[in-house]
Amino acid sequence: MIFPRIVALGVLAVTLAACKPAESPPAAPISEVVVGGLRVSGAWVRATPIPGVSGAGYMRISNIGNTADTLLGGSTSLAERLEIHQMANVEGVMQMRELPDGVVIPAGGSVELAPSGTHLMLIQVDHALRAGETVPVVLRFAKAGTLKLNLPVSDNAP
Ligand SMILES: [Cu+2]
Repeated sequence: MIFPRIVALGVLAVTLAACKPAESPPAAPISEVVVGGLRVSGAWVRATPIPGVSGAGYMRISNIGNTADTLLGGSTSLAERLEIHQMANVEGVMQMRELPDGVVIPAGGSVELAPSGTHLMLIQVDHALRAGETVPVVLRFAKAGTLKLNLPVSDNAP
């Protein structure tokens, strides 16, 4: 079986959908994963004060392939649903809206999911997310397919 290239750099533990369930997670912490021409790095979820509120996830997705791909959506077992949101300044007031068509990652380009910008919204997390734990997230891409990530929870951008 061919494994996607995984680069061990930091604190993000990553498992790939392509791996057999019996695979044990990599021993070394991982901050970057490459799958289907996409490189995901620097992913994290902001800690939430209480259950029931919404959490936000951030990461950089780089497309090192020759064709554009699209982040269509995803899910997490720790929240009711996962949406792709965008912050926008509407007459001086920052507002969020869902991007139902997802986010295009152009060939050779990258998309930054970051505070004050596009982000993953974890609607109604089932418990308060505390720094140090991880959030299992499944991301769905039009071309690269499904990617499973364990996003570290942090109070601030790592
Ligand atoms: Cu949002």
